[in-house]
Amino acid sequence: MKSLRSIREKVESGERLSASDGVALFKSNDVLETGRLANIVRERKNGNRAYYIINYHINYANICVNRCRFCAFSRSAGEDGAYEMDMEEILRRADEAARMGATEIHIVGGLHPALPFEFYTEMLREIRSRHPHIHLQAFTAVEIAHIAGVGGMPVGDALVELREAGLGSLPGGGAEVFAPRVRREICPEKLPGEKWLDVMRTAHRLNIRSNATMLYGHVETPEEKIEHLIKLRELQDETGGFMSFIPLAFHPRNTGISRRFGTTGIEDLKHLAIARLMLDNFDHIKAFWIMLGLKLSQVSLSFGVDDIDGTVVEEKITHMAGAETPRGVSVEELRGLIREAGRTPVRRDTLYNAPLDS
Ligand code: V47
Ligand code: SF4
Repeated sequence: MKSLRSIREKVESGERLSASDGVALFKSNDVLETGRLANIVRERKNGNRAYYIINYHINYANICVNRCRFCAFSRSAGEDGAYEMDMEEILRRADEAARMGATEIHIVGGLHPALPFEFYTEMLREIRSRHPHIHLQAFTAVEIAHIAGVGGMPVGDALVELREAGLGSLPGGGAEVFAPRVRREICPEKLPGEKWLDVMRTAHRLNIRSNATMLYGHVETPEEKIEHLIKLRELQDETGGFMSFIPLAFHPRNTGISRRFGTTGIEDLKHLAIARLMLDNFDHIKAFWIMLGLKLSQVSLSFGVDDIDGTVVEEKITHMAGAETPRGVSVEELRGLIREAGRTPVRRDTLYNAPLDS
């Protein structure tokens, strides 16, 4: 097996890692060396800073036509546990976000079979008219493709209309693992990986920035994960539109994928560190503490991570799949755990303007 020494030399000289380097990192048991290497890149790009944001999640509906096997959040229309928020409920939550001082509302839902195109534009417009200073990071690339289909228009036109209504940027969800073999097994109905990348390419060309994700810890191989990361790296070379990359740890409870336990701490740290090393053209690697836990997220600040997401509040997708993390965290606690890790807490907005007043 390839030694990590040649990878260290590349990292130190700023040379891009190859696919086989990435696979070697996944196959290595030396997580501390992998973390040390990721930390070199992390500090080169972001110094000692660790970013966080005051944000709020609204999962407006869980009715979804896709029913991915890994998803415990979605329901079919009429099924027990299916819900959709009406405008009043959505605005009540947006008001709560504003009261908490949020600068971002993160809006994600299922692919609803019946909501009209105007539901999405109105939701954005209403929130923006009440809270014009809050950035709306809304709809994964998969939802964007669905919403465009509902409106009977090309993705580019739908994005322009959504932006006019208040859309600020796109979250990174729906990417899962791009490999068709994996998608056939875990989310056969979902938008193919190449189409996910096309939606992002279109958004970036319109100057709408986005994040990117990868869901790991189910049926995927190291080779498939590295291929996923390299496709993201190639698109980033082309557009420069991605802000941060967030590895998402699969939570198996209440899902159709039988894995008794979730991912382990070592597995999580490895994915964060390898993402930092492979995605040399991404500015930020984010640990989504809702999935990883606050303690591991704190440790990850020495394994390539420079962003610990935010206050969140009321996230449903992971909690319905068994996450035992709290639903939100206070700014004081976030700042305290960043400081304790020897980093400097920096409050940012969605587009990484920083520092905002804490
Ligand atoms: O696409 C669904 C994932 C994503 C499970 O852009 C699951 O800043 C784990 O994209 N276990 C949606 N993950 C959430 C998302 C996100 C989250 C935080 C920050 C950002 C960002 C984006 O959640 C889905 C899917 O990959 N997901 N079910 C599960 N059982
Ligand atoms: Fe629907 Fe998204 Fe869940 Fe898949 S992951 S079933 S697209 S809500």
